[in-house]
Amino acid sequence: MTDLNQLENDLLKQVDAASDEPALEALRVAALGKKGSVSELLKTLGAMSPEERKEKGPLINGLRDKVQTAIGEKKEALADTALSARLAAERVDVTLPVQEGPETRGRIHPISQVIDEITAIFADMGFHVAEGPDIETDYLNFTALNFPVGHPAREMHDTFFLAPDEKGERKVLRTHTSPVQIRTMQSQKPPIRVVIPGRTYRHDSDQTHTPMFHQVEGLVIDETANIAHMKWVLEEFCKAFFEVDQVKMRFRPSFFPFTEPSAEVDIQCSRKGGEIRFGEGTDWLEILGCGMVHPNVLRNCGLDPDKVQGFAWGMGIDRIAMLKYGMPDLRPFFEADVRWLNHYGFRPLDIPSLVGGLSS
Ligand code: 2NM
Repeated sequence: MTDLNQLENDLLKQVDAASDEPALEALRVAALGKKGSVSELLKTLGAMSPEERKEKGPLINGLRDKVQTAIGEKKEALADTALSARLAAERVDVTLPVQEGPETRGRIHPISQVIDEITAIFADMGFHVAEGPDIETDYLNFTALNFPVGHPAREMHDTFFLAPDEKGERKVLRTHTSPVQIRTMQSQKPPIRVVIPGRTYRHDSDQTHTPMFHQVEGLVIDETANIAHMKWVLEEFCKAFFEVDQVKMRFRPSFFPFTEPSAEVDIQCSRKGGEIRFGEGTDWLEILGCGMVHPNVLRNCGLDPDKVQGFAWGMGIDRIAMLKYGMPDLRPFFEADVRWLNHYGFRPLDIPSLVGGLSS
């Protein structure tokens, strides 16, 4: 039986030496397959005499079992090794910093970010956001807002006029977002609480003015909205926007055709060392205009000033963005310089919210 022993030794050695599953499978076929070395031996049993078969049967069958078992065990061992190697190769160190991908490399323009901050604050107070077209009729931009025809205030707005259309109507680039308030009052029933961010246009260009700039205006109309409510809304806004616990505000009497009474609002600040800080100091900084909506404006929108009333305000976004984020010059806002955007822009996933912190 040295032949059988020899075969067994060879086969078991080969099984042991198999380096992967395909090699092991080839071995299995060579030994136990239809024409395999062990199978051929098994076939010889049929031609043997009963005595010989009685002697060699268990030996050959035993060989087959041993080889089968050895292959099975080796297969499991190979699978284990393969799994361990894969686990080691695919190991990730979750403590490493996140790699910057293209989707995180873009930057949000400071104006977009500040608009998102402002609308997040007012949305938290229950306001809706409304928008309207940049090109407006003279009626919605001026007349409905109680600018009498021929009134010098129309000239004061340095309006960009479009060429008259076939009906002789002369459209304008809106000089404020107030026409959207008119549209809102015409189409919705009080109570109304809206904020309107958007582009506005005036023929003005120097160190601190660009012909296109951004405004956000707000409007509250119901049966009882009064100046105390307006002061609360504006104070809460300023605290939230400048991210301070306290802010001192000063309401100075002013004039706008669309509000009566009207006020301009300053907030207290300090400018020590060239840096503006809010909630402290002895300087004042003008940040917005506001007032109670003029009865003529309500009437122009089909509302009865004896039944409903309300307040409105407006402010320039570009300037308060410069103040909040320490940007000294207005002009780069509109130059699309990638280096400037990289420095002053915001990461796409830094979405302002009151719960997550406005600018944290
Ligand atoms: C301002 C200041 C004060 C204002 C008024 C209205 C409307 F349509 F309700 F009459 N919209 N916006 C308003 C009031 C705007 O901007 C400096």
